[in-house]
Amino acid sequence: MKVLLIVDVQHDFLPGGKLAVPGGDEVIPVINALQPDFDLVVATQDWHPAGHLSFASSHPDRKPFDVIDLKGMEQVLWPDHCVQGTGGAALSDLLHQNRIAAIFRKGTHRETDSYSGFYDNGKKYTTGLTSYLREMGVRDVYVCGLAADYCVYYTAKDAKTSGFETYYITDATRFIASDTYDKAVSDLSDIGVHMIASDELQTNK
Ligand code: VGL
Ligand code: ZN
Repeated sequence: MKVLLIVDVQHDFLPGGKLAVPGGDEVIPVINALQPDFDLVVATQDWHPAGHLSFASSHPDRKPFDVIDLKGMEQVLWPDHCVQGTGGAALSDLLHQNRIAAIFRKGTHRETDSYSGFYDNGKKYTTGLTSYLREMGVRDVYVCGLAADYCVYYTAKDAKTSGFETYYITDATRFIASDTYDKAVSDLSDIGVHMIASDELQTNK
């Protein structure tokens, strides 16, 4: 069983959003076209309470994209984004959602960020996604969505580390910054995550 795992295709990460990923909207038609190739489609949703500690606004004298130490971990401070229940946190209207079987929300604990769809950055909380995928009989995880160098990267990394055969669909994601993207790609390649383009997918069916 293979799953298409769609990471954070939410208004705030799309052009016009609070933390817009350059070209982020371009992944949507690619992801929509991929969905029929999968028997299981699952999404993640960044879902922060107001005042989340990953927001620069929660730290006096800090501004977005500053890097601080948060409980012993490096934390990039972001503009307020994906606040629970806001329009910016909603999945894009352009994303086909009929076939999404489940949505896993993350970043819900005020004090810790969560890039991965599996665990928060400190690995203190699970979203339950590993157990869900195992119970669904998934062996292969195909990761796509936003952003390539943050949530898609960490989700692919945790998928691989959890024992799933993992594929990172290079043309179904966009990055926030090229230096973090380059690092993400080399790290994922090192641990054995497959980098593939969406047009190679048919052959893997
Ligand atoms: C993301 C930064 C902060 C992402 C989420 O979805 O890649 N990036 N929160
Ligand atoms: Zn976030």
